[in-house]
Amino acid sequence: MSQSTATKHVDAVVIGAGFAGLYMYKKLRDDLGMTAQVYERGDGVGGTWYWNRYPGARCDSESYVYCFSFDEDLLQEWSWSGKYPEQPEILEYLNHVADRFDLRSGIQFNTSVTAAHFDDDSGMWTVETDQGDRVTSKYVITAIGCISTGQIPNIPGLDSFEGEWHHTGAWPHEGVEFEGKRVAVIGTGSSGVQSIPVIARESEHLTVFQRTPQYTIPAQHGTVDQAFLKEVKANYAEIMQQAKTSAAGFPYDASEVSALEVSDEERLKTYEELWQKGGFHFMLGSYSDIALDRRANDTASEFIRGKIREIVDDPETAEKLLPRDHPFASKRALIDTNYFETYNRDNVDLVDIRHFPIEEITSTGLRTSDGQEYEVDVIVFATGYDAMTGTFLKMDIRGSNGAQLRDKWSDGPRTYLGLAAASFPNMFMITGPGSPSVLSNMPVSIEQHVEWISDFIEYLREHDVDVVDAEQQAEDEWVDHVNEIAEQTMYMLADSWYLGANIPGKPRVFMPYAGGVNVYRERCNEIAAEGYTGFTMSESREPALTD
Ligand code: NA7
Repeated sequence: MSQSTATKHVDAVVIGAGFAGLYMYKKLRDDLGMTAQVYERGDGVGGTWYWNRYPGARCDSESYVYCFSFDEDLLQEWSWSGKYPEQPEILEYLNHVADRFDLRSGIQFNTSVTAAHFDDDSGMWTVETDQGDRVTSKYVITAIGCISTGQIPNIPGLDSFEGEWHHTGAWPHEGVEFEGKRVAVIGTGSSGVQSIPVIARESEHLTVFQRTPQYTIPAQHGTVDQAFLKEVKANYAEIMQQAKTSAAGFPYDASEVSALEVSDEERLKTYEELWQKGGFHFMLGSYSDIALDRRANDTASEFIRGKIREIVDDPETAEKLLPRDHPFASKRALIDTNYFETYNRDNVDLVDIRHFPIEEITSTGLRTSDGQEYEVDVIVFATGYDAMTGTFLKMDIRGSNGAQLRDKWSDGPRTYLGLAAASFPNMFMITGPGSPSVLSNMPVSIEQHVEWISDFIEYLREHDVDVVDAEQQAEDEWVDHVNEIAEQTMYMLADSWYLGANIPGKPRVFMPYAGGVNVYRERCNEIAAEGYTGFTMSESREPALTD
């Protein structure tokens, strides 16, 4: 950390201006009357939706529930056009929120936080940015997103490639011209599965490099049904309340029926109906045990494999696309539009890089380990993220007595509720590791965290607490609980980014909380009602700075 003196003091620094940062800032400023500085890496608001501008980028939550619920007027005045919100529309929505609540004045754009150090004597953080800012604050609140540090695999030769290449999460704002071009897409996660059908239509030729075949469910996307939207608006508060008390943050209850209790005919009928309904309904609405019981899961996995065989004309290509090495929904469930159909196009080829990995990127394309060369003009890396911890660990975060977050998390993230970490006083994380976060409809989880943190800060103020820290024991117990729940699920059976398995050398630890948004919310509420058990609270050793 530089030695220059701080130029500014605020009550709170908020890192990031996506859904989480915008609402956090609003809460701090409007409800708590605090001063806050938001730092944002991009030159606009939106977070994930600012960066992910690749063709086909869309949210897998239906639009009417992929939004803030804190303001009834906002709910009523905003009308989504897509059944699933597309990236430009979500970005427009977040810009609308920023303008409507006059949030931009609190945000410094084009600025990344590089370091945050806590001083035990003053009970203050000093935060530094890549723009030379140095600011002290009582609180640091991370609103950095769970999937915000992109991963480009370390394949030799990328520097020598003479064409264009892009990562889906850092897509050029002016777009990429695919017409007449030969394109390679590496990766078949959400970003690959969404972009591949669009790039196939726009380009001369597309080669997809697939490491792991995926289960993906059709979105059955379309425009919003206006009659449905009218009904939603008439009952919005109730719908949002239902989402908040559900397991995954959606306003419908998950099935309570076991896949093993019903006849084969009935099961197939249910799967077929939900396939036609589309999206997460297939996973959440079918059977209660497909995420928990391998035999139950096999019925869903086999149904999807059957669909792939049915959709894909060429049996050899279909065979390559069949996911067999992991159960359905053990990796992030994917939602697509015309994904498998795309492989019936004459201008699309599929290359299996599980068995023949890409060995080198040459000046003109890619070479796989079986000696095949693929000449391309554009390479799209849909290769994912150093999820949940990557963005934290890029910053030099030091807590009490100089404790480094990088050291603390060297064997995987450790938090209390995904909201706080022992020895990092007065630091809160919005949807941090150990919270439901990526296993839920994100705005629902974000709102819950922002509101819980705000209430806690208010409580601390009322009780004259300067310094609050998670207790080590509470954190240890929470981490054990997160692991115990994960062990009961299918999630442990895949090499997924939930487990850090996509990043070479990253500890294999299941990072989100799989116990459900409803259960988690109740636990957080109980903790608050008990006077915030699991936290130590103290006055600082020196009088705290005031504005
Ligand atoms: P994902 O879901 O992490 O997908 C990344 C894809 O890239 C996946 O198919 C990976 O294969 C593949 N990949 C990653 N590294 C490599 C290397 N080194 N070589 C070849 N292939 C590789 O990222 P997305 O951006 O699609 O989605 C991120 C989240 O955004 C998503 O889950 C939603 O929450 C929204 P693998 O499966 O690891 O074998």
